[in-house]
Amino acid sequence: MIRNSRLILALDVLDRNRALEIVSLLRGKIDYVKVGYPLILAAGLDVVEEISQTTPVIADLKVADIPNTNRLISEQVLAAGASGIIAHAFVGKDSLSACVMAAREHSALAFAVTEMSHPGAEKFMAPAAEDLARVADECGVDGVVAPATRPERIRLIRSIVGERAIISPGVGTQGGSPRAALAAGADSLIVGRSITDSPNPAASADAILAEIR
Ligand code: OMP
Repeated sequence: MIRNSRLILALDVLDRNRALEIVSLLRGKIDYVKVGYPLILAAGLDVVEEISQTTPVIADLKVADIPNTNRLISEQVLAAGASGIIAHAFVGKDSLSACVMAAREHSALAFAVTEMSHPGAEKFMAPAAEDLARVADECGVDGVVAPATRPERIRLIRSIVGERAIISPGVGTQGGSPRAALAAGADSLIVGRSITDSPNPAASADAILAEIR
């Protein structure tokens, strides 16, 4: 996994041209662009291919189905040019393994969600997060997604996943601190609205980079 800037842009905008403009403004400042349902549904799957031509894309479809459907979903987005996919671990080892295998076949990365960053995740996901991290580890994922809003949880998940990458959303708009997340063991930060909603996305990215340098 690339860790030059340690910044992954969450590109949750709905307009294709604006999406491409933001990617272009941030060239050299981010390691990956994370594209999910909002942009893919609004602009079509081709946008993954377009962005991939300049910056590697992680497809955040939080895949969570039976193994065969997981494989089909993963193959579609990987064939469109994605360099990585994000899947849920809670559906179990067979389903998550289907995503990991699809990623391997495309020389791409597979990430599993352990615990999410929003407050609602505390009820069902947090109590299961250690088991989910173990499932992710057993499936041989390249990395896991863990919450920057709860750095102590990143530390715990790090103790389970060892050297696997931890990518961490929840800084800025959701309240997490970039420095605290990295100090707790995150490899990379996933940042969306603090950059995409800024009148000057490049300056906002620079401010985060200066903070974590
Ligand atoms: P901002 O809150 O705007 O910085 O965006 C965060 C991005 O990370 C969004 O694309 C979310 O869908 C994603 N995300 C979380 O916020 N929390 C999680 O627990 C997991 C993800 C994710 O898998 O990327």
